[in-house]
Amino acid sequence: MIRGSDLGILKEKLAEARAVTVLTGAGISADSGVPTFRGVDGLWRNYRAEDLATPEAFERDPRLVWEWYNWRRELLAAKQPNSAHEAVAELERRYEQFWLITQNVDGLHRAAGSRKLSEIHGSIWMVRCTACGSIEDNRDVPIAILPTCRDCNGLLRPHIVWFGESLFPEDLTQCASALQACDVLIVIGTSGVVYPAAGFASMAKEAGAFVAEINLDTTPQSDLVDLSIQGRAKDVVPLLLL
Ligand code: BV8
Ligand code: ZN
Repeated sequence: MIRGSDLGILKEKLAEARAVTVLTGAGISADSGVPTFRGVDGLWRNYRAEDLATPEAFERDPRLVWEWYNWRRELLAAKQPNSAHEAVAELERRYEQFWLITQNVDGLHRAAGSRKLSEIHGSIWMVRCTACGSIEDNRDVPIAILPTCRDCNGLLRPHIVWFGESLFPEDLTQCASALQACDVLIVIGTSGVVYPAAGFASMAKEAGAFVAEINLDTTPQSDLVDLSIQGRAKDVVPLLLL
């Protein structure tokens, strides 16, 4: 439930803040009809993300992995940003010092107008050649399976960070400075189980930020944050702008 007093405290902190950082997960896109990873609708043909979003799975069966990503691309192509994505884009416009860190690969933050962001797990709308490394936008729905590089004909993979793969160094640098610099960190719609993102709330806390979490449930970070607001992102996040 949304306790008015909790919202009031967060709005006060935002009013005093110079620098704001937002961290989002699949929960912010749930209200756009996008299945979350660990929710009841997070399965595909009874596979879990951890089974398919790995370099080993791609090595073993690139066709199966591309079929999963194609299924998600087809599903996402029809989805629109919701009022929570739009409110986050508005927060970017209000704060000189603002950064968005998203774990989502769905592109909905960009579609809502966010520009100061790190898509730390990559983007489902970008592909990378496994042979020459070229990285390109690719919005084909459906995408040809198996897609090949137009430069060298090598096998393309999703430009996404899989389990067991390191995040892109430039993103890690950007996240570290955004977490160090912020007066307020707002964590929206993430279960807080996937590292290194799951450690970002405590990094900001150690650097002196006021940390608030907006989620339907409690998470492993709920005890650590200063404020935990339970509610749907599309209902709560726009209230921060009033
Ligand atoms: C790495 C791309 C270095 C795929 C993804 C330390 C300790 C333990 C394990 C590790 C560790 N360090 C590394 C690991 C291994 C691993 C990891 O953390 N495993 C977990 C499962 C234990 N991490 C990695 O491999 C990372 N790499 O650390 O590199 C390294 C290198 C080699 C060896 C070791 C270390 C890479 C992680 C990136 C993996 N890629 N995505 C794809 O998307 O196709 S992760 C995947 O999970 C998605 O990106 C997703 O964003 C992410 C997190 O999930 P959430 O976004 O939180 O979504 P979820 O469904 O879980 O939760 C939704 C939440 O929303 C819920 O809380 C729900 O209550 C809430 N909600 C729902 N509806 C709403 C809502 N809230 C508000 N409103 C609503 N309406
Ligand atoms: Zn190539």
